[in-house]
Amino acid sequence: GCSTPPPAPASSISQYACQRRTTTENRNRIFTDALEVLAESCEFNEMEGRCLAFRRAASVLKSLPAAVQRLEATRGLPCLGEHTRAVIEEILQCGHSFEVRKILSDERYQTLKLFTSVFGVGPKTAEKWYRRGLRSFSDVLAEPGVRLNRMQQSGFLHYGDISRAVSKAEARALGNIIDEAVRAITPDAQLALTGGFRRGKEFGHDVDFIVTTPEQGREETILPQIIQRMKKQGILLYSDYQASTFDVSKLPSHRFEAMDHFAKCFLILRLEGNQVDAGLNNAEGDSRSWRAVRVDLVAPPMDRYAFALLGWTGSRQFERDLRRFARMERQMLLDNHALYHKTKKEFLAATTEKDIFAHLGLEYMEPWQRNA
Ligand code: DGT
Ligand code: MG
Repeated sequence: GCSTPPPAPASSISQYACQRRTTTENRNRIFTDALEVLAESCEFNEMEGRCLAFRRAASVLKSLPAAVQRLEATRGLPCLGEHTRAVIEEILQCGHSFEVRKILSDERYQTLKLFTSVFGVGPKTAEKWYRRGLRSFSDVLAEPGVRLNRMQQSGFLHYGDISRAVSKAEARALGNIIDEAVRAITPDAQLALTGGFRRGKEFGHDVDFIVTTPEQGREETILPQIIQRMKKQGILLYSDYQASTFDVSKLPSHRFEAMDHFAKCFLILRLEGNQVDAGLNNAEGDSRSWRAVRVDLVAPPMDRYAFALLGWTGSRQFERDLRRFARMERQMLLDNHALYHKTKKEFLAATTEKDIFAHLGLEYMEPWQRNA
């Protein structure tokens, strides 16, 4: 219409997510959902470059203060290529993208999406199962040639619960349980909520926490103790503990690391219904008083706390762009352990996230502004 306000000056929007404030309120979901389907389809087909391009475009649209109503409004926006523009135009004209509809009805996409929704099943395993001709969970479970690891077995066992979103109230209830455990073991330990819930999300696929201790080295033993305690309480449904492989003398690491080296554990916990104010009844007549929830705990040494907190708060796109910004614009290397100045050949210490943003010459972004 004629009353559409003029678009924000495009030149003011950075190509880096760490220079854009992105809240959970996404006014362009109709476009970003479509772009995320395209990104995921590329990921399934090992087209990483195109995948990243779609994710970057979606991230830019998420940061806009208003819905895109005309294609002209996207002119000058960073990271929006020909393909993305065509998708936006199609959605503006028809309400949906034919290419996205085609992907969504594609058997291979549907099957890989289904298989990767199981805890412990990544794209590689999903692809392997698909190539064997498996198309459903019952196909997988009936196939003699498929050996499920412990994680995948738990993934199938608790599938209904852990594929259902975790609410903020449930995250809070888990926070109380873990806080109680931590305090009983080491009263001076610090526990912090991280991941999507720290960014203010209403729902999440899991709940992420960081725990650390003032006493250097103590953080390495705290996770096994927390796990033991939960086991005794009867709330531990699954636990995969990974001891620390962190080694200061091996910093900085030059290759891209999907995982950091801190002690961590991937858990499935039993959350009782009376521990949250919301009712927990699930599908048809299942009136169990509890549900299974995925929880991640990471335990960095105190002097790495700020880097770990920044790295685990996300979003994934925000993290990618922080690292890319550090490398491309500042000749620095950032990961979950440290920040290294390549030309000065020195590490930059930080005790808070604000210190890290300051070292990078970035304006500080609150966690709720990192939903890129
Ligand atoms: P969701 O899906 O609602 O749980 O959303 P998030 O943003 O909490 O996503 P999540 O839990 O997968 O990851 C939170 C952040 O932590 C994300 O920025 C990436 C990071 N992260 C998660 N797992 C790992 C890991 O194993 N290693 C490293 N280095 N980072 C991880
Ligand atoms: Mg999470």
